[in-house]
Amino acid sequence: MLAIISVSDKTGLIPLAKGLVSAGLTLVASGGTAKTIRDNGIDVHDVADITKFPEMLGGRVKTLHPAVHGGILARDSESDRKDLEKHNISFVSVVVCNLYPFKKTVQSSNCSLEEAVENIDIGGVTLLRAAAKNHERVSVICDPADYDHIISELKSGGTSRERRQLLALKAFEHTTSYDESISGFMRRRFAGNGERALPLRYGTNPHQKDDAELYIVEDEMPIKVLNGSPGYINILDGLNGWQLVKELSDATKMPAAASFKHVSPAGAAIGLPLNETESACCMVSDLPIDTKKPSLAAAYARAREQDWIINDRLQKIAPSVGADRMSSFGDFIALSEKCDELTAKIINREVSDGVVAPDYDPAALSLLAKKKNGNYCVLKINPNYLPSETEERTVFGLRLRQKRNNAVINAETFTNVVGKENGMNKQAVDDLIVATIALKYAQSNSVCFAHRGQVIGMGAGQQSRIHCTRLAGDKAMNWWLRQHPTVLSLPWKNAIKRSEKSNAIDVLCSGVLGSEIAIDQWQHISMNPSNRLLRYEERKQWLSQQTGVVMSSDAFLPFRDNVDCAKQFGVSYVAHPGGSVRDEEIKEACDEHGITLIHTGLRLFHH
Ligand code: 93A
Repeated sequence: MLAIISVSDKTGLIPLAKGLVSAGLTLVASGGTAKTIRDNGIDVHDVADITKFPEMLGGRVKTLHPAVHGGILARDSESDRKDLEKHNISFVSVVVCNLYPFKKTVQSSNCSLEEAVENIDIGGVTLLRAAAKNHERVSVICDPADYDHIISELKSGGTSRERRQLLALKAFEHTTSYDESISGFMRRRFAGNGERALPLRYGTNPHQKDDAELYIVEDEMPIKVLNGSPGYINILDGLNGWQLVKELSDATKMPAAASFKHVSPAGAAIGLPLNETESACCMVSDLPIDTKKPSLAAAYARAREQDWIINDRLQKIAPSVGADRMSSFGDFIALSEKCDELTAKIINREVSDGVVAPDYDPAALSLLAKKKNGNYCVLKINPNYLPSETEERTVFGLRLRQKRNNAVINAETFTNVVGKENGMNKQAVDDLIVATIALKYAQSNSVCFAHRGQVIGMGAGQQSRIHCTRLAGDKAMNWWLRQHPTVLSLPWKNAIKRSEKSNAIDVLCSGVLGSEIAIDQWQHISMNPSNRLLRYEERKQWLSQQTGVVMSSDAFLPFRDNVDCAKQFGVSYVAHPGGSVRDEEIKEACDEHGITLIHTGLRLFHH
C-alpha cells in the first residue's frame, strides 16, 4: 500500500514519514517533499516513479496523473481492482497534503498577480478532494496536528471509519476555506469596482479598518454607491431600512420611508398626506408637499419627525459633543421608491449620513451629492434583488445559520381580534402594519406606537418589555405635545437654528423645563420673552385628547402593566403574538380600557 505525501508546510514531516514506514506503507512524495524525506535517510519514491512522467511546467503539474488518482479513487471492488491491475497502478491508502500558502502570499501588500496565481494549488486540492471522497478506504491528512494520532492508529491495525470520515470533513473544510481565499482575492482584483464587492470605510469602529468590505457570492451586487463611501453600520442600516420600506409599501401600496440609527428604525412611515399641523411639526410647511395624494416626501417627513425627537434628546444629554454635534447623530434613510427632488430637499436640510433608494431623479441626486461637503452616502439598490432564504453570520469565530425572517406582515396579520372591543378600521390596520413592520427591523425587545401612518414612539433594545412600552409611550407623548398650539406658536428669535429650535421644543415637551433646564436659560437662547409655557395641567389635558394610537409588541406581553401604561398615551389598539400564561389578564386589561386586542401569533425578535 502506498502513502502519497505532498506538503508545503513541512512541520512534523520526518516523524510522520518514519511512522508511515513503520506502519508498513511505501512512501511516494512530490519533489521538495521527497527531497526533505530522503535527506533525512528515509526511503521514498518520487511521484515520477509511479507516473513514469516527470514533474513539469515548473511544478504546475506534479501529482496530476491517473497513476496517482486512480490509486486514490479506486474502491475496494472487483472491477476497480481489475482496472488498477490492468494499468499497473497500486492502491493508495494514505494521502498527506497541505496546500501552497496562498493566504499568506496575498496578505503581503506588494503581492503581484503572478505571484498570487502561482500560489493557487491545483494538484494538492485534487489530492485532498480525491482522498476525502474515497474516505471509505483512504485516510486523508491535511493538518500536521493530526500526524501523531493517525500514525498510532495506523500502527495498531488502521484508522477507523469514523476517523476517516472526520478526516474527510477536515479536508473539505480546508479546501473550501482555501477556495474562499482565492475567490476573495479575485473578487477584489477582478470585480472590485462594485460588481461583487464594495470596500467599506471601516467596520463597526474606526480601529476595525482592515478587510472591511461588503460582498456577494454567485450573484451581482444589488447595491451601487452613487456618492460617498459607506461604512459598516451604514450598510446594516441601509439593508434593514430597505427591507422595512419595501415590505411597508408592498403591504400598504403607499410610498414608505424609514430613518435608521444604530440598526433600529428611529422613524418609519407611509406617505399619507400631511395636515397643516403635521406639516408644521415636521417643519415642512414651506414645501409644496401634496396634500391630497400619498407621496414619498410626506413619508420621509413623517419618518424623520420621530427621528428628530430622538436626535434632539441625545443632544440634550450629550451637549458637549461640539459645534457640529448633530452630524454625529445623522440617520440613514431608506426610501421605497425613486427619490424625487422634493424628498431630496427635505433630506438636504436635515442632518443625515446617507440614503438608500431604488433610484434618484437627476435633480435629487445632484442635491444629495453636495451634502456633507460632497461625502453624503447615496446608495442605489436593485428593487428586484431577492436574498437567499438562509442567512449566516460569524460571531466570535463561530458561524450561525438560520432561515431568514421572511414572515409577511399585512392586513391578514391583524384579523384575530380577541377582546370585547373591536374598533378595527382601515387606518388602524395601516398603522398596525407600520408599527409591526418597524418592529421586525428593530433591535429586540421592542414595542412600537404608530398613528396616522407613522411611528410615533419606538422603544427598542430594552431587556424588559415594560421599559420598551414606557420608552415608546414617552416618545409618543413628546410627539403629541409638539402639536400643542403653545408649541406651534412659540415666539422664536429670528436667527434661531433648526437644531436649537428642536432642543427648545423637546425641553418644553419633555416636562423638564424649570427642573433640568432653567426657564431663563431656555428662553434666553431661543425665545422672545413669553409666559406661554406648557404647565402640568395643560400637558395632562392635551395628552388626554390623544386617541386611536396603535401599539405593537415584538413578543407577547407578559403582564397587564404594558396595557395600563399604553392607555395613558392614547393607545386604542394593541397587537402582540399572544401565548403568554397571562393572556387572560391582558385581555381583561384591554376590555377595561376599551382597547381592541389582536393576537398576531407572530413573534418578531430581531438581533
Ligand atoms: O502546482 S500544483 O497545483 N500541481 C500539482 O500537480 C501539485 N501536486 C501537489 N501543486 C501541486 N502540489 C502541491 O505541491 C501540494 O499541495 C504541496 O503544497 C506542494 C508540495 O510541493 P513539494 O513537494 O515540491 O514541496
